[in-house]
Amino acid sequence: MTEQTLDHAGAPATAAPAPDARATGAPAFGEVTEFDAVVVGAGFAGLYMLHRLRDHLGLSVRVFEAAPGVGGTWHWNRYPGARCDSEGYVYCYSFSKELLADWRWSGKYPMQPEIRTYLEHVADRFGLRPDIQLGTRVTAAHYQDSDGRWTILTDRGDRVSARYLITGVGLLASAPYTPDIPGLADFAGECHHTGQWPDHAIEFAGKRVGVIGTGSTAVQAIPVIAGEAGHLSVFQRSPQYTIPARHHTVDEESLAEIRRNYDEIWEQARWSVSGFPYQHNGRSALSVSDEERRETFEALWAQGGFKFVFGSYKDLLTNLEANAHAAEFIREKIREAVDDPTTAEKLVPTDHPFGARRPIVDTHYFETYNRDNVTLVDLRDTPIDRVTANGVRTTGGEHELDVLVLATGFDAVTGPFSRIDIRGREGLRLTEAWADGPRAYLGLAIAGFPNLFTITGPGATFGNLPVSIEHHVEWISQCIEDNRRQDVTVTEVTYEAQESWMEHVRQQSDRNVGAATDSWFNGANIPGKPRSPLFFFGSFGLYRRRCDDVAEQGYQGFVRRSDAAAGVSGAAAAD
Ligand code: NA7
Repeated sequence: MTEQTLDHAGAPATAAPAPDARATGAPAFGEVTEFDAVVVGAGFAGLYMLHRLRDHLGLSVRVFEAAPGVGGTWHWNRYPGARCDSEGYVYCYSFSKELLADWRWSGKYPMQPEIRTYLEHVADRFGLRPDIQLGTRVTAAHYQDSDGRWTILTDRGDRVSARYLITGVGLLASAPYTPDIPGLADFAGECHHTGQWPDHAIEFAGKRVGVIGTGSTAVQAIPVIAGEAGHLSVFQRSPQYTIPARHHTVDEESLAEIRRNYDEIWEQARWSVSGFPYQHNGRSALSVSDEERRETFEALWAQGGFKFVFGSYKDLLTNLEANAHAAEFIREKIREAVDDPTTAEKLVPTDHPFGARRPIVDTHYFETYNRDNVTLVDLRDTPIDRVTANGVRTTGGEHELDVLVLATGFDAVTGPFSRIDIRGREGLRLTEAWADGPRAYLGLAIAGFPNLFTITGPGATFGNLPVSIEHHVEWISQCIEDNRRQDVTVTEVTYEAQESWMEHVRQQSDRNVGAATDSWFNGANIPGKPRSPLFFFGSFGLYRRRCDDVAEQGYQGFVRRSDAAAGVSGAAAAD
């Protein structure tokens, strides 16, 4: 990415384009266009943010989106088998009853093309497209102390000024992670990262395919690729716990039932632990007999999906002993599903508690290893030595491949930010502010970066994301509305409020069974990335209440002022 430099006052260091800029393909920065707000990203977050600010508050808004279409995560993650693992009826917006009424998901867990079509439908239904500039990546955003506005530059040469900068960059999609495996560039066949999958079908029939990774992406892709490929080799570094999806077509009766109860369903999801319309059963897994616990697990296993995690015993994710019962139950299910006992043992996770990493929902994942055309390569026994022109060489030998699929994950949460040159008050770079790990207040705002709001930023909740996104968008839009009513032009969170929230995030994370487990939840999947919790693992409902309280108490933790010039010092916090 080219870095465009702005001078301290926020004007580009080179006000006029360099004479050869067009010849070299470098962007040429034209006149500044002014907006009330610039939104980065046109996924679930960016689309709704635009609708709120433009259609409820009457603001001028420009959305920049790097992809050639709307959809965010659901634009890029189009690998084989990509589907949502929240149930469709709550993996959507709830803000419009009409939208809820006129959209019908085809099944329990919608596939990627359907979700993308849904988001396109939303863009059309609310007339959002004229304010979205597609195929345009925001490369720099610098706050100007002089007037409390942001100057935003893009890779297409736009230079835009906005009072508010709002990121809807998602947690993952814009920062796919390709590990530095020796020889990767030498591979002579086709190689694709799942998060940057081509927009055309990849021919697997009769081919030797390799998949590196066994995270939730690979778990979706592997059964589908195995069904098409001549032979599939799965390169597994860490075995995973996964729960069956039990995908089924939504019938008219259940759809009608959901529609009848939609108000209650959403209300429950909004105040739940994790954004799903169910709660745990209120009991400890240690308070019941072995028989009763097994019955509960079996019933939830039969239903499928995240209910096994979030609709089960209250202490599965906070008590290691309780957790061990669920982990052992799943291990038994893996051994039952996989015919070959040696392969089954390689697939059984024993090095981390259940739910310590992002829970996975699968469709026939473990059964896939019973196919004759599938080989599991256990990288703990035989690590990858290098990729060659012909395939992947492990310490156990060479696996010849025609297609290599990298399901190796993402530089989560901070990655999408670090790809933009964001500078706040007095030129403070976001990458410097986050050098030891990300810091933000409620995942919504960052000290040192006035008038910047982050939808699902670091330290916010994790779970069924449309529910958190709607909440964030509505909170931000209310804050901007209040600012306008009260003549506030600069809003910045104090360092004290931010630190206190981050301490709370750390404490909650330490209570979780995954506290000691490496995963993308804490940045451990990226070499050199500071290890720190990226999410608030307390309940959605409590988090929502906290955000509401902050707003009701006059935006507690924020300094709000009507003069742009002065900075905000932590000590001067008007808390
Ligand atoms: P994940 O969950 O980060 O999984 C990445 C996988 O890639 C995981 O199995 C990794 O093994 C593996 N990996 C990463 N680097 C290597 C190397 N160098 N060698 C071998 N294997 C490697 O990403 P996903 O895309 O599956 O899921 C991300 C989220 O997207 C998901 O949770 C949803 O929210 C949507 P490891 O486990 O680190 O040993």
